[in-house]
Amino acid sequence: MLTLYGTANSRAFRCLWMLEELGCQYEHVPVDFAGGSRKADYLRLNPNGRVPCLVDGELVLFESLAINLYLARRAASPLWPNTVADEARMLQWTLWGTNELDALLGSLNRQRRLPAGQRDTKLIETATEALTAPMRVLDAQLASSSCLTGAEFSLADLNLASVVATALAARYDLAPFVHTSAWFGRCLDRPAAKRTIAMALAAAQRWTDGRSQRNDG
Ligand SMILES: N[C@@H](CCC(=O)N[C@@H](CS)C(=O)NCC(=O)O)C(=O)O
Repeated sequence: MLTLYGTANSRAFRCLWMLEELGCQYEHVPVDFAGGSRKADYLRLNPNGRVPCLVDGELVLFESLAINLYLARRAASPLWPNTVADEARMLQWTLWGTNELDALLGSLNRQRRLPAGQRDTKLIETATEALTAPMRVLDAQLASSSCLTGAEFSLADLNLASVVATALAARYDLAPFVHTSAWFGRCLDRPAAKRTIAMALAAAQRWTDGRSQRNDG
């Protein structure tokens, strides 16, 4: 049995989406990143103290996109590209997403979660500016093909769209990147993505409710 640790409103979203695409049986343990990921039991699985983490029998794996690569290969998923060249393109966009977008969107997201008065506006400005160049690269790519490795949705699209998804919580405006916005919309329109978004929204709501209860108490 596969077990995925990590609340859906975190980078675990990427792996939950993958699991939903695969339609396989899995157990979800919604460890949060506000304490849960730092508990001793969880640190034994992921010593980084971060979510997500996947357990498959003897295999314990951290790093959200490495988990997705493993899940797709394990299941011989049709999302895994058919040719070695497309496999290389898929890896290129997966690594590009983590190197060029993930940290910037992540820091914007962390700022947005802070009360307005505590936000670092300079950091928000710098991260927003730094995102323009890579977002233009992505938009140019998507101007000439409907998906990242051709016409079919593949693991490249799932991995990168799940990184771009942080833009929603980070309130980063994708609208100027018209091809990216259209591609992102198509990716999120997939039934598996919709189910995962519902999980993430419910988790975010539980987090908000918990915070107001903590503040009241
Ligand atoms: N590169 C890692 C990053 C994981 C990560 O930073 N997760 C965040 C939640 S989205 C976390 O657990 N943060 C808790 C902490 O850093 O204390 C991955 O993609 O799995």
